[in-house]
Amino acid sequence: MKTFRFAFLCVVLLLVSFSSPTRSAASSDGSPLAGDALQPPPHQSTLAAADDFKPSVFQPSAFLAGRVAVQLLFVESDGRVEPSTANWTNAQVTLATDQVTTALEWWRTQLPNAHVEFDLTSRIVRSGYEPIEHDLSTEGQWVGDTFRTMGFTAPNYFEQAYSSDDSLRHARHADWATTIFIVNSAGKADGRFADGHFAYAYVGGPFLVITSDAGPYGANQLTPVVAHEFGHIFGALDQYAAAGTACTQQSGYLAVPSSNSQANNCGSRFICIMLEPLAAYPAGAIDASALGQIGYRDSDGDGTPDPIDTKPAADVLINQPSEGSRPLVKAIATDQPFPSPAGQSVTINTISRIEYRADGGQWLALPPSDGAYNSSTESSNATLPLYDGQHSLEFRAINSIGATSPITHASVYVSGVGPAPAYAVDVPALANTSAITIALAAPAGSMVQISEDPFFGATNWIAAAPLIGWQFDQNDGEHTLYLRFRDTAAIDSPPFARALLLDRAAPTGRATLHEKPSPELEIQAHDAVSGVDAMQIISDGSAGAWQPYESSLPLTQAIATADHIQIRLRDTAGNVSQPLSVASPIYLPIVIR
Ligand SMILES: [Ca+2]
Ligand SMILES: [Ca+2]
Ligand SMILES: [Ca+2]
Ligand SMILES: [Ca+2]
Ligand SMILES: [Zn+2]
Repeated sequence: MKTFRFAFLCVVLLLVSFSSPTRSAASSDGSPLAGDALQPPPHQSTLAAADDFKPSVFQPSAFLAGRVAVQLLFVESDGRVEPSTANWTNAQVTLATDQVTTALEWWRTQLPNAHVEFDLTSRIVRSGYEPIEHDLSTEGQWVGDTFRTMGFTAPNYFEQAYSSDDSLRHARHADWATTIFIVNSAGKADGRFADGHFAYAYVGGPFLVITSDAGPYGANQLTPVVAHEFGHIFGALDQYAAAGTACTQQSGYLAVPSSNSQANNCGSRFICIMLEPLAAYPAGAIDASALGQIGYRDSDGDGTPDPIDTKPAADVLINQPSEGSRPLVKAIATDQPFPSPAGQSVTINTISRIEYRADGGQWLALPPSDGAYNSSTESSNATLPLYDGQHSLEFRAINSIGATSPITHASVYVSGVGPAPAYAVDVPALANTSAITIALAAPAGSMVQISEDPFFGATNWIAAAPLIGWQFDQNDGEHTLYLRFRDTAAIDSPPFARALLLDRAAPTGRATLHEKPSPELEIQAHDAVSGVDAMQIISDGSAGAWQPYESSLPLTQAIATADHIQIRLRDTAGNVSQPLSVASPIYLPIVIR
């Protein structure tokens, strides 16, 4: 085993602090580094009660799932404070960026159920310092200076890093964010910082650092090293013996013990990126304990990892309306985090909608108070469009993984509004043009709104005629049209939701004549939206009858002896393809024996 295998430094940040962290001495001879953990004092203000369970600024990378913004910072010394001894070349930047991209893709591939999506941005940022000339103990100078260049001016470089990550997270619409510093080690024969370090990360974020040569690994071997360090960023601990990680030491959002640590004979030696990156990287190996530490554990086996296996809860307040008025509802839904034994429980799932239904009818979404269902807490203040009578109501919330809250039941009595008018809506279920006709029934003088927006934003009221044209301006596929009526007394109906499949594209395909094993016409056809329904054979310009689509057709004498055979394909929505000429892989004419 090569001695440099465990040589990269993995700094364990146990507690977040804005005070200066204390550090133990670090080795510079490439031997394993024990006791190199930061030991910062605990800081005070991060556990303030959050009522929406969003990750805080101090949780840049709590578990690896969802959308992750990663910024790659190439620090460029500009000589302002210290002499510049290295300057980035395009080739260096490209080489490192490509390898980081590959390392991130490696993680994404290992976590198929975590819906991981990386958003990598890369930039060169100036610093007055020359980072490679520094020890870990003075990293704050160049890290802080780099963040200042980027506009983050907090007095402490960790605070700058958290602030930068949080800003990146918001700018890139991500669930998490982290920073990877690449430090130019081109001028150093050993590819290391002054004190021997060449790669390290803070467990749980906010950043990791790697030299452009990754010390003994070399500039072409960044990928496995970045993959290892990236594991730390999301909570995984070292497993190699020299790290001294106790078997019982818990880490990550799920507080999973380090059961594959080699330090204390924990009993297993699974190949793992946190143990031996060079071997584990090509094998795609991450052991269950490291997976658990980054949050990839599925306790109930339903295919959704624990931290994103969440459910919403809904609180509903409904008033009993006075005579002549309708009930008002105030509903608040909050996605409930998978509890973290380690600290602040958070969720990255959002509330997709709060719904109600009256008297066992159709579920209808309530309008979101802030205009969009897009965060882990949403509310609605709405008038329920009910007519006279006793109504039993049900409310529920649904989150972004499709999980539903328990149903809240309520009952209201409405009087003095009037009976429900006789409204009816007929929308075709399938259409092959963007212009469709909707049939309506409504008492004279009624108005109607028609929209693909369930909340009718900016939708005009028009007179409710028996037939009304509607024009789709969007893509083929499934659409839902929403309609609601307003009577002559300005009382609105509940929305009517109608599903429609829009398919404006004809099938595609090709047809081939085969002589063997028996003479036949093979028809390959595809239609993405409504499906291939029928086909028609055209022999020497003479079109046959439409017949049900089949993938093969025995040859008739008429087809086999025709000079020019074509087929047309039709989908369920009625779209007809152009005639497709039949090709023969053998020769023409085929003789029917
Ligand atoms: Ca420079
Ligand atoms: Ca699960
Ligand atoms: Ca919202
Ligand atoms: Ca089609
Ligand atoms: Zn490590």
